[in-house]
Amino acid sequence: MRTFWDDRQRLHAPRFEFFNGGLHPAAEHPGRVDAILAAIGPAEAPRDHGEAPLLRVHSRDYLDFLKAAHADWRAAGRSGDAIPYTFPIVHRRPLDLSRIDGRLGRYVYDTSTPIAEGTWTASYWAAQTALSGLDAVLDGARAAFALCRPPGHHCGKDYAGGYSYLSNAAIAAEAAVDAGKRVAIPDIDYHHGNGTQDVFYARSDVFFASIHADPKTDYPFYWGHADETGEGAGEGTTLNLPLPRGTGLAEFERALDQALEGIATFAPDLLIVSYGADTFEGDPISFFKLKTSDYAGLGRRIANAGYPTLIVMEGGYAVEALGANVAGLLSGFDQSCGPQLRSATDQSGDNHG
Ligand code: SP5
Ligand code: ZN
Repeated sequence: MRTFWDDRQRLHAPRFEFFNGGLHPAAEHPGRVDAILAAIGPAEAPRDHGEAPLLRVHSRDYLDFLKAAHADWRAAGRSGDAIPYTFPIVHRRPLDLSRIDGRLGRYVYDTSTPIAEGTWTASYWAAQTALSGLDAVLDGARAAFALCRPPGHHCGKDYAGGYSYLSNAAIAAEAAVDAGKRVAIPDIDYHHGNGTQDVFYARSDVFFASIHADPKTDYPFYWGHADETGEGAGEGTTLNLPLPRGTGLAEFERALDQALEGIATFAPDLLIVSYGADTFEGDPISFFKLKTSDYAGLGRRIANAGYPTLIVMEGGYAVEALGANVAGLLSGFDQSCGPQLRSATDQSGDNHG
């Protein structure tokens, strides 16, 4: 499978995140990609598509904030990475704040998403990696893998959160829509993809289906509940399938089949899969029970749905198993029986294999 990755994505190297009242080593660090590249082999460099496709998803003021935040933090005499600590929960209103401390709380919704010196550059290239993977699929590849890092599915139009700064999957989805495609985004990260959902919540041309830990017990808590189904023209194009802690392969596969049924009804032209390997039993911040040997079957199931597919990397923090978990899903996809593609008009829904 064609794989895309840019070395500049390493430049986001936060040392700590603030969580549960203290500083912890950052779970989302560059060592994750070393593990993945060691397992899957060399990758192609992305093409630079510029900022225009980022602006299809994110606001100008948010991108300007993200570019400048670390320098602003240092200019204010601070050390380390920029982490917010005051949030506009009460009497929210648009304020044009000059102090970086206030701007951080306005644009970053949690304390686990530090802005380091290389965060903008790394995020920019992660988005370009997603866009280049999409190009490969639009050019006729059966599938492509975008090794995006930092991840993207928790951030939205004008906010960062959940280790996410630019919404890689959403940026690729908008580019696919611009190319005339109807897009479905199955999100199989352990955590609900609240940022991606938010971007497309009122949209009828992009279907979002997420399988994740029940937000009653797990991050991001406030989004991803089963009653969130879209709004306005987008009513019915969001599908949330929360699962309890302790979920293993059988229940996860049932949910994946349900997500793929919803997607088949929507009849997309292509899939953009948000793939997090934090569903692994050994993940240090998550509580599902998938084994390394389970991921190939998930890849096969997704391939058998029969759509041209871009796979975008999201989470996964058990570094010692991460390479095998990612290589497993990709090789399962590649080895699936179905080279033939389902067309947008074929809604027979049969699942060969
Ligand atoms: C993309 C993705 O998987 N984001 C997950 C964000 C989860 N953030 C909240 C959990 C913070 C737990 N941090 C514990 C640090 C211990 N090293
Ligand atoms: Zn996750």
